[in-house]
Amino acid sequence: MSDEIVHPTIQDGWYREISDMWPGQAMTLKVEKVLHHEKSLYQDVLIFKSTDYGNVLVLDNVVQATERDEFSYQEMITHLAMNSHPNPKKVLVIGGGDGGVLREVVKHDCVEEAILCDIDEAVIRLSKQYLPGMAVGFEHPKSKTHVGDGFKFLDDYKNTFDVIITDSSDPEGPAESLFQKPYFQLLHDALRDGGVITTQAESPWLHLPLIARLKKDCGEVFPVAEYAYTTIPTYPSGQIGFMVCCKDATRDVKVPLRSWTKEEEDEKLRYYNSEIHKASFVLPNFAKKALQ
Ligand code: SPM
Repeated sequence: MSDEIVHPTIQDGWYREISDMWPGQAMTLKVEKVLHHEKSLYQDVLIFKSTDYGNVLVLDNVVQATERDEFSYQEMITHLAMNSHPNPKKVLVIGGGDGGVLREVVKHDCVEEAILCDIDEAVIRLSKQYLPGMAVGFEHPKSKTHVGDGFKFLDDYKNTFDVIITDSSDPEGPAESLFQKPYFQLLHDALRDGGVITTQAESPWLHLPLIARLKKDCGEVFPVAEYAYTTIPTYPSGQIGFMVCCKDATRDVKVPLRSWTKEEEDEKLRYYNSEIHKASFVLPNFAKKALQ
């Protein structure tokens, strides 16, 4: 009998991402080998080796990260927030159980403590095993890990963090509450004065009404609430966005307050730079109109 792992998203050697969240289209990746599949307490967790994108983490049938293109998302969601703060010392990551965002946070020498809170220990455990280039973030001496519900975790903290990054999956499943106004209020209250957040905020090609609602809700909680996006081939539509919000009404998050030298950027980063920070807030007309 074959010990090959089967999964409903994989047929004829191809992973197919079919979902009502992006009707009528489906991203596909060629599978070399299925490495692991389990139902965790919260979600379906699949890891496979693809022929051209390295190892791939899939939660509830949606790609979260591939070794080939993850740096675009992880660098942008992290450094848009970190470089919009003058001196971030205490940083919280909600979600992000693969460790990639944590890896980016600790590239900033000013950080004294970086805490990650993810609800699903399986994602952390399996990322350490199969996605070591991302999970390296867990090994840094400034990193701490907490397994638990981010919503509940935040409720215990007021006026504590300089930057909070919400690296969530999509709003169907365990991450649903992380796209709601009460969550943004918790984020606001957990920040110190001048604090900054970024949250995963979906693609303009697929989710404009959702993004418009996120921008409105964030704008009612934070004096500054802007939408930026990055390119990434393995998320549906090839793009994904972020809400970038600040507690300080005078802050322009579209322009980095801090930057690395060109040499440091070359050494530390594969996607983010000061120019792309500014450019990521420039929206095409259809999105600009919907978000006005
Ligand atoms: N650290 C990487 C975790 C990724 N979190 C975001 C995943 C989003 C996947 N869905 C993209 C859908 C695009 N509309």
